[in-house]
Amino acid sequence: GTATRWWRDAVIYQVYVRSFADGNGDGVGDLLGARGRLPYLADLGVDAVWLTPFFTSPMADFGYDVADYRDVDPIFGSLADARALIDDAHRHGLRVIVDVVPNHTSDRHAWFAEALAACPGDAARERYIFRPGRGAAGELPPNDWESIFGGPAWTRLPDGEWYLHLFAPQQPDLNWENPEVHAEFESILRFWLDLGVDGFRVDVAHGMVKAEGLPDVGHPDQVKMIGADVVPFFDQDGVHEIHRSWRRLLDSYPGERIGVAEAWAPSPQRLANYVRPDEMHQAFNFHFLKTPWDADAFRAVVQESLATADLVGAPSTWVLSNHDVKRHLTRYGGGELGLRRSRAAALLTLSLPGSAYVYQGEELGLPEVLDLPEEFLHDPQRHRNPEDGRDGCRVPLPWAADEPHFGFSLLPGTGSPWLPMPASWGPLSVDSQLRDPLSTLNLYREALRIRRERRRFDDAPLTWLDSPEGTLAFRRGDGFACTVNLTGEPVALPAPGRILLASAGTTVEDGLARLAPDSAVWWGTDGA
Ligand code: TEU
Repeated sequence: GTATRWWRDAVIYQVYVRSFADGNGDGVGDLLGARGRLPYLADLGVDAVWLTPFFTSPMADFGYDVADYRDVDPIFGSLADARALIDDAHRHGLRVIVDVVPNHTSDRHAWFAEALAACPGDAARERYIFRPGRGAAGELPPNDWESIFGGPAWTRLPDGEWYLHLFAPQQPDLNWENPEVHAEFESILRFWLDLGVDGFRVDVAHGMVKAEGLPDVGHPDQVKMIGADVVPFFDQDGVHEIHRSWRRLLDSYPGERIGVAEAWAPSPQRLANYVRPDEMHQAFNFHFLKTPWDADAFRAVVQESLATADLVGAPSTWVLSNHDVKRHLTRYGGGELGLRRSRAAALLTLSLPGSAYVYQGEELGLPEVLDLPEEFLHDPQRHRNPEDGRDGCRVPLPWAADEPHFGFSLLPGTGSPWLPMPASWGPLSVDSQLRDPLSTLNLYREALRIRRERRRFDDAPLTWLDSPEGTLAFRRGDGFACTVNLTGEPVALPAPGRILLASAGTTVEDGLARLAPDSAVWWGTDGA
């Protein structure tokens, strides 16, 4: 294929399949539904879709526990549906990235069933991480590692051996020291590449290799340690060997297939390792998930992110939300305030150098749903702390104000959405917003149209402009500038050009722009 390097500035839309669109009316989103909504995504103007796991799974972690990597879970459809979705997406000019989950399988994977049926020491157990316990009778876990979802990272079998699971007990960690595991995943990647996918989002890409001897962390607060230092189960140097072999595999296919690392590293330098030229093409940049609404904080993150990417010549990525965190509209204060800030943040991130991720529903200005009834809450991360539950960002999308369940189901079916949708979401639905020129959906559509028209700002580097306190201003080449007012007051500054797009009312008089509170403006500066 031609070397377009399409991924360096691609806008990639995250489809959380279960909650995007329901094709068969059972109340659970599926591949048929996603396929039916491809025209929406093409019209929105994104370059690619990332589909979260739709493989055979008992759904202990809603698909991040895979029982068969080469098949589709019946709740999401069939392999034929996956093929049709990939082909249709390509016809719409959209690339398709699928999730691959190599750190762990489901406990219902055939390999784990074999491991359970085997005796301690058997080869079938060598595909996972089994160890004898500590203590006089082996009654204590082999080490002090804690699961990300809370509690010990080890579960004991009746025969006395323990197995490692960095996440839920239903997600046993694979043993990447075993060549059989390498070979199996290479074959899984080939399976999907042969079906035509354009790349993989690699789940827990920093976790596959554990430190030799599985040493204790030896720190009372492991969660803090994970952010601050290298722990024996994350970001081990050995993972890069795997990533390099996957890159060689991707490069052996035509058409620039890509890998995106979901990697958490304790420093920007260590994160940059994941996007060295012979490793993954991108790594998620999670900084904005934790950046407070403050101009200096945002500027610092942009600078550090761009510098990190430059270290190894990779594009930066920009992420405001995903299926694991509270939606940013709510993080930014919720309500009208949260919406104003979200609209400004969209124009900011869509004008920065690099690739931008859009999590389904952020283009509609969806808030986190904070009052889901208890009986619907099944996210395993709630074991760690009920506050950490990830259900509220996974509520199905509203498509049509006047249809049952806001049109989540494309066919009139009997099923209610698997998570209830707030009654107030009618005006947030796609059809309502398409009719309103000032809607958040139309802001995204217009921003993406301009981004494409300007050929993504021609790869131009970012240059900061002087601007008043509480604001950001930068240029991308000669033709484009962006200003962001992160204060709750109007701010005046010299207009850098003519307004292309604004997230809120902005006026220009005698060369002076009056920026609305919590707003962003795109400026054309080429005098046209
Ligand atoms: O997430 C990995 C991960 O580290 C998350 O646990 C994250 O830190 C946390 O959810 C933030 O709130 C990936 C997937 O994105 C997630 O959905 C899965 O649960 C997890 O892997 C296990 O596969």
